[in-house]
Amino acid sequence: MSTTQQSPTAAGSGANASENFKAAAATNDVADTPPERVAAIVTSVLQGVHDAIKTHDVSYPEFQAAKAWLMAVGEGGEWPLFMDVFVEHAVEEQVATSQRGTKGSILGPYYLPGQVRLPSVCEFPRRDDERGLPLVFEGQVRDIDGTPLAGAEVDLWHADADGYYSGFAPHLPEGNLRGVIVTDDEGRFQITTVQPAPYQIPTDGPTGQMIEAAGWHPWRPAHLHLQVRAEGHRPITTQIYFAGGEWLDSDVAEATKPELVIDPREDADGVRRSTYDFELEPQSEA
Ligand code: MBD
Ligand code: FE
Repeated sequence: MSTTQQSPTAAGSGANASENFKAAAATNDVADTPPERVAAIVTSVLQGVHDAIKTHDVSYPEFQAAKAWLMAVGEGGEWPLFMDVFVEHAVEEQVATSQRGTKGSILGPYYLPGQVRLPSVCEFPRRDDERGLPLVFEGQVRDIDGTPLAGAEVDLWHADADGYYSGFAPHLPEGNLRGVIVTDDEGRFQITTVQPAPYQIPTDGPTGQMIEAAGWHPWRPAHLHLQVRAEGHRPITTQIYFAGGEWLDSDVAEATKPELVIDPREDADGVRRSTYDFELEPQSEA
């Protein structure tokens, strides 16, 4: 795989995330939502905005600055980023109240469907000179009753050692650090990859500017993204974090959970290994 240097920009990754989201969003059909529900939700959201204006005695210049900022978020293609960083965790927590099995976490803006299918024991697609500590991530996919799930799909994507995702940074080859691992007869998988770095929200776009203006930090702890799927089972979207990692206790996206933290052991060859099993509940009949 070749590498040409071109530095990633907020607008570049934002445009890609927006295009990708629009392609996927066709499946999110909510056209049959009754008007009472639409009115109730929109009223609550607007009430929150009105309350903030009152509470903080918001001025006209502040109101107009907010409008300009909202326009910049749209023009920079940062709505997928903003929504997934600041809102998605609340939706995920709400949905999780009806979910059994392995804990879920947010999808985020950088999922890409249709990645290469890989055998149960595999080398994750990466550049010949991919930097980062070697990491072996292995485990088993089971039903919540303990039955191993053969042929399950472990759809994995993660950032590189600089915190960038392929498909959203022009210098990275397509499909880098992305793939769908298919479990063996015992539901097992073993992936050899590299340790990702923490992710920083781009500071050159409106989301980063808002974070800076508020005096917050723009970091997510290092993480693996996964979607685990098996026939007849409810798919689970989740993330895996690393014990002792920076920003683990102050994730800007508030998407960490103690159950999702692994602590890889380093073997004699300097390879970090970790086992994590996934449990999927049967698909509901509804
Ligand atoms: C990420 O890598 C991520 O996982 C989320 C949720 C938001 C922004 C960047
Ligand atoms: Fe991520």
